[in-house]
Amino acid sequence: MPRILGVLNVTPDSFSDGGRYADRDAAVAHGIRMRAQGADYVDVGGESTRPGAERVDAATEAARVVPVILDLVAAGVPVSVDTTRAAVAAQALDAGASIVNDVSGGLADPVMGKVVAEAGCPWVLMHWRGHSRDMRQLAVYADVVAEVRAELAQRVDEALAAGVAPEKIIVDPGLGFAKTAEHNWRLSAHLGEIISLGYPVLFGASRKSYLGRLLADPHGDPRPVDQREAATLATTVLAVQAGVWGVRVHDVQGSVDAIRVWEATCRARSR
Ligand code: PMM
Repeated sequence: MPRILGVLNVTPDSFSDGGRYADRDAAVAHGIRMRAQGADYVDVGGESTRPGAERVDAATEAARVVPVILDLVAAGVPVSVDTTRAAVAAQALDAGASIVNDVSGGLADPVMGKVVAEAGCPWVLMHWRGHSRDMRQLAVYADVVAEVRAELAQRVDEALAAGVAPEKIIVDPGLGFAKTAEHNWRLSAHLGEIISLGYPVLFGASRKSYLGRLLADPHGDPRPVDQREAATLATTVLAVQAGVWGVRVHDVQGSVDAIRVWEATCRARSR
């Protein structure tokens, strides 16, 4: 059964849900709701990674995520923490988080490998080439699938060298991070090549701008973020069909339902 990570951005400025869950109680209530809908983990982030975003300092990031993680864990909700900072990851793990989701794949903070190895927790290594402020100009590839695969393999090697157990590693092609729409489509269409690295793959397409651009109106204006759910569900089904370990989505109920349809179809196929 593919896993579902429900997105919970405790930020004022994330592209998809920025500002909606900046308040602790609202964030916790939404996390509990996503768990009830079937999320395996609630992925709590305190720094926006939208293209062009400025960074917040580590203390601000930790002050956003730690109280929410404490409340969610107390309510029995498994949590992953979406951070590139070892100090924030360490505080989140102390608060009860069970996975580190690092969009930099360990590149942003040289201490992250040590923190994850000591905690013995799973580590999502996402493909990344630089912080949000700079990532647009880093979207240059001769062969995006081969290069993302090779750069992820390097991230995995460094994680292993830092003492992280191979069975704790999850990789993610990082849609939208130093990628154009065309790069995202190529990666989505060739997920098997990322899966062939031999590690579980997490896939995050939910509400991303390449979907908005595909569904643009006749004037060329992209489909608004809150009207990309049907497209997101299509990406969930296609990714699950390709064999990913899990999907990271905003609308948990929709992806749970879509995966149930996929599962029932697989069962019927083997009858
Ligand atoms: N995308 C975003 C944030 N964190 N983490 C992983 N592992 N994979 C992703 O694709 C990913 C991520 C940006 O999307 P958001 O603003 O909706 O959180």
